[in-house]
Amino acid sequence: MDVDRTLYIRLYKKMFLIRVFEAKVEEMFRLGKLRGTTHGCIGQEAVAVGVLENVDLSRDYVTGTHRSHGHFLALTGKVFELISELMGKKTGIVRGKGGSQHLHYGNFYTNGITGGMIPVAVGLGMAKKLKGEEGVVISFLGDGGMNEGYVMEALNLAGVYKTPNIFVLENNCYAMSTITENFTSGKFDERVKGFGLEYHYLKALDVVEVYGFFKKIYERVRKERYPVFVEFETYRFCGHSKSDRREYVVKEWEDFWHANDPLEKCRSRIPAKVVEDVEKEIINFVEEEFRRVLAAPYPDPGEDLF
Ligand SMILES: Cc1ncc(C[n+]2csc(CCOP(=O)(O)OP(=O)(O)O)c2C)c(N)n1
Ligand SMILES: [Mg+2]
Repeated sequence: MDVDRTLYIRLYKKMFLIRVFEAKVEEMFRLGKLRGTTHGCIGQEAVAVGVLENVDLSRDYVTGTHRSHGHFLALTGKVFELISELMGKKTGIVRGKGGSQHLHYGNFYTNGITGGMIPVAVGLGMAKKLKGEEGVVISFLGDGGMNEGYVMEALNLAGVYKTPNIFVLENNCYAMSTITENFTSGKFDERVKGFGLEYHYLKALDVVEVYGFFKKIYERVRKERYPVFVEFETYRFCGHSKSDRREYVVKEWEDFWHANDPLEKCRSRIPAKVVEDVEKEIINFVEEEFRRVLAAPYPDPGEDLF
């Protein structure tokens, strides 16, 4: 088996795990076993998996968004801890106190403020620079986040101080129910180049391509220590959150991305028998972890959990 195929299998396992996890979350909502809301990343898996395959959390920081289940699972594979967190169980990664949008695991952090981790990430990059530490800071953000004032301020400072930050824009065509071009003046590349950041773009159709493309950028920033902005074009197949009937979607884009689903593309590069075994194993694993979480304890009121 060639190296390429081994890589496709490794990345496929992660993409499929994320897709099955998010589908299971939707099912749990329908059954009334999950409350509140969450933001799924069905369709966008190739970005999380391809980018994060390069990262080493023992030296790098990763910051996410409100839509970060995929980022967390690509980094850790910890289904039990994540679904526990969504359900407010004591066994969650932040003891059930953060919920879907406020995750913390080692050097991985998210919050629910649109683009809200970007100023924090530039601070982390600045700290690395001042302390002379190795590693880089990789930060996801959405196209909606690109129109927040504090995000622009933070990108400006990254450009001024030349911090070792890699900003990863997951441009999924929409922010909530609005098409990106209807709330964005000009082009993202022109904006970030205006701050002196190096800009790269890729349509994220092939997870192995995402991986290789990002690897080169990552290795360079690790060595040369300057801020880079990477835009991935991707697509969200699910609703923004749980009360979304997707009445705003553009049919042409739907058709294109469904015909070119990166998960299917990756699957097509792997022998059918391997796909069958991998999928069976992952589906069983996710089912079992969800079952275990249902039996896990809630924290006692007032209990000191940290
Ligand atoms: C400061 C702030 N304003 C508004 C919101 C409500 N909100 C949550 S997600 C979202 C859209 C974000 O769009 P984008 O950055 O493109 O990310 P996507 O949801 O597409 O992944 C908005 C407006 C928020 N969480 N924080
Ligand atoms: Mg978006």
